[in-house]
Amino acid sequence: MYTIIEDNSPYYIKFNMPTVVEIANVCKDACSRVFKRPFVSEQLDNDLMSQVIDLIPKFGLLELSPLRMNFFVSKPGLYSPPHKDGQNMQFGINIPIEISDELCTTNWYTDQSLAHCEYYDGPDDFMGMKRYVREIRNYQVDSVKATVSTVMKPNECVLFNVNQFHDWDNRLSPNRRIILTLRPQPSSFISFEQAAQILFG
Ligand SMILES: O=C(O)CCC(=O)C(=O)O
Ligand SMILES: [Fe+2]
Repeated sequence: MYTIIEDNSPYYIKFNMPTVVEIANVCKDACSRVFKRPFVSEQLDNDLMSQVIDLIPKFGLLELSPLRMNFFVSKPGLYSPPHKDGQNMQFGINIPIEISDELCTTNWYTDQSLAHCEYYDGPDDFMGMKRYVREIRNYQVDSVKATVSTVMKPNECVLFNVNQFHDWDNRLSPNRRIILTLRPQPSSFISFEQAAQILFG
């Protein structure tokens, strides 16, 4: 049902999901307006949330969180520095919603390659919301070579290792890029490899 396009474990696995076009379609209206900030992370409303969950039969098995289904809207020119997601999050699923070119790269880095950088691990205030971050601060863009890079394409989903440092780079693009990010419940212990097993095993 889910078929692998490209396996670059332990960083990412690109795959086909039969409902990907339908998911992008049901999300279109929610994304049709102009987003002013350079980067917006926006939760789906309840109605859209349940429509999308119905289109992802393994949502429950993967212990994904209905409360952590967010659109990531990146403006043209955005660069977002290396980080890991959450406090101890192991995997995510990213689904293309609006990708208009092949100019936005997603990159992964080893811990070692960033060891000389300033690192912050702890609570952070993001637009009034408390959240836990693991991020490189004062990063000098382009100063470290990525270990693995990829470009998300329309209709291709990504099983994403969010526990490895990663960044994304829309600097060269004249287009905004919107992806839907699904993340496990905070109580989940499912690893990247186990998520792959659930999806493709
Ligand atoms: O936009 C991307 O390709 C990656 C964004 C990101 O950091 C994530 O999905 O955790
Ligand atoms: Fe991330």
